[in-house]
Amino acid sequence: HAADAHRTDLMTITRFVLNEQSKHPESRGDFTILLSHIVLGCKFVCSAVNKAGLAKLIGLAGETNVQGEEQKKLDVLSNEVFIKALVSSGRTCILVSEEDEEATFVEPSKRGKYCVVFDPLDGSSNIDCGVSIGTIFGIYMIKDGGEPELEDVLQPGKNMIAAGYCMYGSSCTLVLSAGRGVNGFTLDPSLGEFILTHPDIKIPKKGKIYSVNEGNAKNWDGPTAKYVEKCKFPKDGSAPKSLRYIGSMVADVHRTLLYGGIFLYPADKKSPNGKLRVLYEVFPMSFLMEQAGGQAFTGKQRALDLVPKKIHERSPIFLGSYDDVEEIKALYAAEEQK
Ligand code: P6P
Repeated sequence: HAADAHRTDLMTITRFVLNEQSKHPESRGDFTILLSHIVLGCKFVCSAVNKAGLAKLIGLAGETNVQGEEQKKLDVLSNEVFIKALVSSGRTCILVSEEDEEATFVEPSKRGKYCVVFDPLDGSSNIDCGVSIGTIFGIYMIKDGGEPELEDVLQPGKNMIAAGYCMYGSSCTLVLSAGRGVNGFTLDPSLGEFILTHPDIKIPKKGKIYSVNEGNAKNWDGPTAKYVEKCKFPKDGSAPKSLRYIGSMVADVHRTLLYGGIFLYPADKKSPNGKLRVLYEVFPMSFLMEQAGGQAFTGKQRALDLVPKKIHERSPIFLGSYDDVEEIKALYAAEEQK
């Protein structure tokens, strides 16, 4: 009856996190409560994203909806939902969102010990054509018990206690790590619950796919250009890698995590720090990659060792299968030697 047990013994994300928490007797369940509010935000966004297409079809988006209200852009709406859910959890003290220029300091009566950095709807420009998009988040503990200050969210990524993303695609999949491996959960809309579907995700040590916007090739630096050339015209007689680039970070990273390979958003002459944001794109995805046995490199250092100076700072990023990232690290090291 193992199959039956599996079917009736539902491992929801809440139960999974409670199990994890039971390994920390001192924990008062704050993380579980915080996570349940993040999960609530993801469920809302999933529902809104799935309706977005329809809303556009029947002319709701952009102008006014049937109630005559101005239809909010989905990324603005998602941001409001996550800010409200996180503040109402009573477990956060500082929030950094891709949508907000300034950090949000939670009012004292609602403060907790966690700082959350997030992109509420990354890749939202892809909604109209139905490409998967996602929410990306990272969680820090406030540095010390004092007044929350900006330095509490300018910590290196290695200080994150948890990170994850929720991908809104053919299914709604939430991938999470709290520092002890990576687990994937899929939303069962009939239950409104995220169920454990990808236990203990490990990224293949080496992959056959490279993922980069080849349209920027003209502006790449030497090591990146050499690496991509190697992917396309391998000298050691091995097969060329396949190129898969969706242009939505959550989708490209999710495929890399499950299938292996390397995702690159390099620096180029136009953008010396690349395009992706350190706090809520580079750090969470790098955290997950390391937890899944892969690695993440900025072109100069281990991505999680970076210490951000500004909350919307960017960094080049090379992340994915351990061996693939090693290759590009060697090319940058050789460049350093020149
Ligand atoms: P490009 C989406 O706009 C995004 O922020 C990431 O999700 C994605 O990886 C990247 O930009 C794509 O950028 O320059 O290749 O279109």
